[in-house]
Amino acid sequence: MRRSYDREADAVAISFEGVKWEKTIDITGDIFVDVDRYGRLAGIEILHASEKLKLSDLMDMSMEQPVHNIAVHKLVSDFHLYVLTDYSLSRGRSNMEVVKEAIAGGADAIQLRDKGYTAKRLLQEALTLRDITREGGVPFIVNDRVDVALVVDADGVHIGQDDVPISWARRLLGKDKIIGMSTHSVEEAVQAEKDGADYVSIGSAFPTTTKSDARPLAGLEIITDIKKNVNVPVVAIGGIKAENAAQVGQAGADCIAVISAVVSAINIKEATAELREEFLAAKAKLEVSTGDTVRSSSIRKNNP
Ligand code: TZP
Ligand code: MG
Repeated sequence: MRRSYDREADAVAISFEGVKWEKTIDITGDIFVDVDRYGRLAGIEILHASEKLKLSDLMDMSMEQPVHNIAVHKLVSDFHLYVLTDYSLSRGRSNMEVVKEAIAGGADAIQLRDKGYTAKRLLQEALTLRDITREGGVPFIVNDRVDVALVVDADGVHIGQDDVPISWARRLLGKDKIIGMSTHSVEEAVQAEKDGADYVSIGSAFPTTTKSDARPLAGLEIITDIKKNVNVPVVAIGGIKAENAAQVGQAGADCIAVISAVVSAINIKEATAELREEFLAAKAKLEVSTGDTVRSSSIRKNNP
């Protein structure tokens, strides 16, 4: 990509699907985006742009629906601790109780993932969790079942390599919903992004007994490799606890996803807050050393 930013300039030239387009824009709005990063996600080549560009301008400029919805991307970029349910590991506590406590502890996103449930039970749980997450202002994702996500108006779905393709899920859910995809290699992650996934997950970071059909250990290095090759957020999963969350942050993951470390904790709220803090502290260190800035709102969430 050829880039040329001019602080003073208020003109932008882009190329989208081979069509060159120039526009003069007002840069006095209050929502700004990183044109390079978001432009690439939307499939737009920025030929020349002001350094600060309004989100709405960039969305307008795509002229057609972008491959990635920029607003969804911004939302998912704020996921740092993602909690997945598993009633069998919850010490008898309901998903409702677990999720309420996890939200109180600072969970940024909740996923309903109870593999053994009948469709009817899953739907009941999804309806309950939809209400709680909406009250808590936390995005709600359903594992595997696009139909359930659709019916309860979840914020998105998480699918695996053997589930329905991303294109089907997108057709059913539309561009405003989050689609996450499990990946196990750089190639799968790159493909998922191309197909329109809003985030990719990679696991297992560490050994875990939670997932019976877990693939061989992915480790931490692959997180760094995937980060170098995709623009969508990278979520690490598998065996992550407060003791090792910092290593995942150092490896460059945008978010950690956990089941047992939260769901099985005696004090769910405290365990959630501790995990998030450990992870974000490591990320902040990494970002200082690489020159990136850490979003202060993310860091401060439970530490006013
Ligand atoms: N995918 C890869 S590992 C895993 C999933 C769903 C299980 C994560 O559970 P835990 O208890 O956080 O290791
Ligand atoms: Mg699945």
